[in-house]
Amino acid sequence: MEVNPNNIELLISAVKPDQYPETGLEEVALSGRSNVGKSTFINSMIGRKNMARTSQQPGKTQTLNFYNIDDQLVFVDVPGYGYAKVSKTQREQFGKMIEKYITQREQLKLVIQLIDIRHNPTEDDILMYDFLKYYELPVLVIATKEDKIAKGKIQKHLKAIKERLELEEEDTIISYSSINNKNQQTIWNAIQRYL
Ligand SMILES: Nc1nc2c(ncn2[C@@H]2O[C@H](COP(=O)(O)OP(=O)(O)OP(=O)(O)O)[C@@H](O)[C@H]2O)c(=O)[nH]1
Ligand SMILES: [Mg+2]
Repeated sequence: MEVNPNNIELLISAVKPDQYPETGLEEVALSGRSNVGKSTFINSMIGRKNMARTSQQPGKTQTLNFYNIDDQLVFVDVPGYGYAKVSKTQREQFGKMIEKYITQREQLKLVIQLIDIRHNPTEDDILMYDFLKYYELPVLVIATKEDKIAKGKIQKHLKAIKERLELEEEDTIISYSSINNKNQQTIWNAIQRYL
């Protein structure tokens, strides 16, 4: 699958269902801890540096951001979880917003869950994965920031993540680095299998 970097558009930053865009396209949502690199992943996949807003500070993405990707699919950038500095009220609001989207959106065909390849999945990561499986959504796990570990250790880390998440047979895990884009085509091909 190939996408034209010049044909990407932020359709809307939504906080509630009546704001979701009607495009006729299928959707792929990003999920993961705050600061794991969801927005950076979108930019890297589409070959645009600053389309999705990123930050070294966690908690950057606060709305559901719908991106039309070359009229082929819609990426939905989602606020991260597990960021302690977000207030309890706001955390609950984010939770409700994400839950509504994930459980009610018919166009949602795949969730890409990002996990930092250096670390064991957290309790929140496991909760999120189990939540997605409860709603029978396919999950593509991307073990990201692969550039931060030695090449010889990649397989070992992938195995550890897979085991701790108890990744189901039908789900896939692929390592990635938004810095060198290795495996990008493999990931596009994996995404395409769900559309
Ligand atoms: N080395 C390295 N850094 C990365 C990679 N992906 C993301 N980063 C960095 O991680 C930080 C967080 O990236 P974001 O894309 O803003 O993270 P996010 O998951 O969207 O965070 P929230 O919007 O807060 O949920 C930024 O400083 C990125 O440059 C990667 O593959 N390798
Ligand atoms: Mg973000």
